[in-house]
Amino acid sequence: MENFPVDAQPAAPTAVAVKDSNSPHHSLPSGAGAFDACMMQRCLTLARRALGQTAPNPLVGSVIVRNGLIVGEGFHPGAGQPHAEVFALKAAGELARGATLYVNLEPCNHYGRTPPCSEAVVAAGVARVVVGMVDPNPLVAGGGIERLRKAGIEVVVGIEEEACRQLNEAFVHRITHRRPFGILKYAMTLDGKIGTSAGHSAWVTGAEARFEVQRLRAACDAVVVGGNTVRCDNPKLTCRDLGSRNPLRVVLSRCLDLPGEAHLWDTEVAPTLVLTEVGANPEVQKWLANRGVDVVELAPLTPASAMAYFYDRQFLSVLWECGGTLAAPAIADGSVQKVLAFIAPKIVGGHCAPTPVGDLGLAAMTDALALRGVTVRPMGADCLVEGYLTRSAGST
Ligand code: AOF
Ligand code: ZN
Repeated sequence: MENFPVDAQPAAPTAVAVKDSNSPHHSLPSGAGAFDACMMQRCLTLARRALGQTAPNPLVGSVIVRNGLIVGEGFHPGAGQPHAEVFALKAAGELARGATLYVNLEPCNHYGRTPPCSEAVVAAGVARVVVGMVDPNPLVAGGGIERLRKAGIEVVVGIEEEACRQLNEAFVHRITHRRPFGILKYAMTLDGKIGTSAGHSAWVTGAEARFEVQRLRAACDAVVVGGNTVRCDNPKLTCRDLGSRNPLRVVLSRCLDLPGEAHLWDTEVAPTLVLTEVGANPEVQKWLANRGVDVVELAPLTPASAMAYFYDRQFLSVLWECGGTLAAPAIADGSVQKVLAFIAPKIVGGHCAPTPVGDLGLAAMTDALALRGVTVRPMGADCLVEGYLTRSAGST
């Protein structure tokens, strides 16, 4: 398993010729603007090394360039550890003086778990700072940029901004809405079924799509199902083929009518939490606790109250991998911001075969929840449709 102690940072000082940048998205374009864009993409590549490890903090990478050479790099490994710029400055040492520092999120300007990066950048004598996006954290929100400018540092803001926003979409949502970012994922046949009428569902999609789901889990802090999914599918909900850290596995169950044996009760593999109603079957609660499963009672138990609980646990992103019965209220009460639908080109039919989203109480097709920012991409024999919900079913 990979973890990110300080020694996982790029070697220092790197002094890498810039044309060796390993960004997967950009070959080296020409011109100063294009060079800045290329370096910002490098920041994003570095930041991604800590994907799934930083909650509640953002993914941040930083690069220091002097005379066209990278002289220092770093990324933020996780909450409580130094920020990306601090690692990059440390790697660059004296070479940071007069250099350009790139960072995908505005340097912070506050004393949080760590001291302000703006002060460290000023003290290192950096001449120019290129920022991907302003930090939406109200404790920062432009203050870092202002502090740098006041010190006479040239600051450029908004380079590769869209890519920067996308990488930190969960952080931006969390800090603005005080809730984790909710992602609903499902796999369905071309005729919109997530299983047969008999309830069989292994597998709807092929190996590539299922591997992508494991990557998605590794990037999230929790993965949620309902009791019905545990009873019918007995899922593992791990990232087993990636060898990476597993998210917290969560079961929402009102009645605690759960099977005695289930992969989710094997807490040696990954932690499991059952969220239930206050006072629900104390014997089952005790039995689960004896197996190492955490049980927490919420009043009331709803997707929204679960998200409020996850917020208090500092989570950034929560993956809803539930069936239609739970997906519908999760959408309706605003617990889902993004939808990932894996579609297999096969037809299974069946009037009673389950579908990905239960009743939303919408009578007219004109009331359908339209997604924005939709992308479609092939994935092996299947395809993945991704998009963002703009409103929940109950809102106008
Ligand atoms: C940066 N670079 O690498 C990170 C930043 O509690 P702290 O001290 O870790 O501060 C967390 C806040 O700092 C976080 O919410 C975000 O606003 C900023 N995170 N800033 O310049 C970094 N991780
Ligand atoms: Zn900072």
